[in-house]
Amino acid sequence: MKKQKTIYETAMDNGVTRRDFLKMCTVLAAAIGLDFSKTDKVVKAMETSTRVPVVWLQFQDCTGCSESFIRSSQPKIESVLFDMISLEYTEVLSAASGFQIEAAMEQVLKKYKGKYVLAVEGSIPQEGFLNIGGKSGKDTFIEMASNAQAVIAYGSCSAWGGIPAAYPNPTGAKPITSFQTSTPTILVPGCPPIAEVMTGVIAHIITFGKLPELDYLGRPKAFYRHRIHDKCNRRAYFDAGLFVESFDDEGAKQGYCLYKVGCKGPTTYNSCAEMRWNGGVSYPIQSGNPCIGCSEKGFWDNGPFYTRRAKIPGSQTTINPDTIGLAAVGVTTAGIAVHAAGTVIKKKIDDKRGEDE
Ligand code: FSX
Ligand code: SF4
Ligand code: F3S
Repeated sequence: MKKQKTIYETAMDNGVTRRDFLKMCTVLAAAIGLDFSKTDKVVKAMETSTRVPVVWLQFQDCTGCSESFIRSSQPKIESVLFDMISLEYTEVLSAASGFQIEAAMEQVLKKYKGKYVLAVEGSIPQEGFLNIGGKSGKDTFIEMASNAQAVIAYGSCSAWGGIPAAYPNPTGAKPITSFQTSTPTILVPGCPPIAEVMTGVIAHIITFGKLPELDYLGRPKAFYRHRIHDKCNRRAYFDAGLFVESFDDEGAKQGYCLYKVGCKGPTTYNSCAEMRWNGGVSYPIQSGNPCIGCSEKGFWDNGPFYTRRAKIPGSQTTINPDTIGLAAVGVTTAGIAVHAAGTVIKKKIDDKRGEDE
């Protein structure tokens, strides 16, 4: 049988120079949370591993996750698609369609049973709402997940149910974790997730042959260990009690904290504030929009997006500026903001919604 080429050999065939290959490994090492001195681990893995077969399934979603993925800039998406993985099945990026592409899926099951990584975008509706190739979404997912080496839930729809599962959830949409298989599963939420987080997770699986370390919800710790609020570029204003009151006020021009106009950064775990989007250019808060908590469970129903919440989802406590550090940050990091915010603002800030509640 013909020996399969390694990732390094494939990259060389695709015209990548040794220098660029090493650069890619350095970027990948950083993306998966290794320090610079461990780059050689990644180099070794890429020199000895073959490309990982990937099957990408899509259920109920907006395709934003695919859109995000193909915009990975570190590593460049060309390197991911042509050198690191072999994308065996994808509805969005395939030239093939219909019977041809269904046959491709059958082939994967025969050829790569237990070896491919299954990436899933979108949530799964109840029977009768979504059939692909004559099979229900649920049956397709269970069959493909049961035969994969690992499953990656890309996006909040796949991880939590997301927008399709938002009230009143007309299709009975569920996250993939509602359909148990024994295959290790990792959740990469976000609507959509950051491109470099998506490629970083795949790079980790290639380098170490296993999933990265996960938190109690099944998310990779390297990318979901901080709240947006912890690393936010507007954090100093929050601590100083300087808030945007409306989107056209002086505070907005000065770049003040967006908490009062609905920011969910204090309860949202994601890497946006550290890694930023579009190759590190910006992220919602930097661009002037409050975080809407798109990587959190049930974010669509946790609104309204542009109104300060008296009750922040996930917290049992009514928030006011005097205790905002305590209530929003949680007891472990309590006190971070209390001193500053407390001295500046005395007025209780239960908003209209909170009072109504
Ligand atoms: Fe959902 Fe991804 Fe939001 Fe869209 O597919 S996470 S609606 S960005 O595309 O699944
Ligand atoms: Fe940043 Fe939002 Fe926290 Fe303000 S509330 S510091 S804008 S994350
Ligand atoms: Fe989503 Fe908030 Fe990041 S809205 S993109 S988690 S800043």
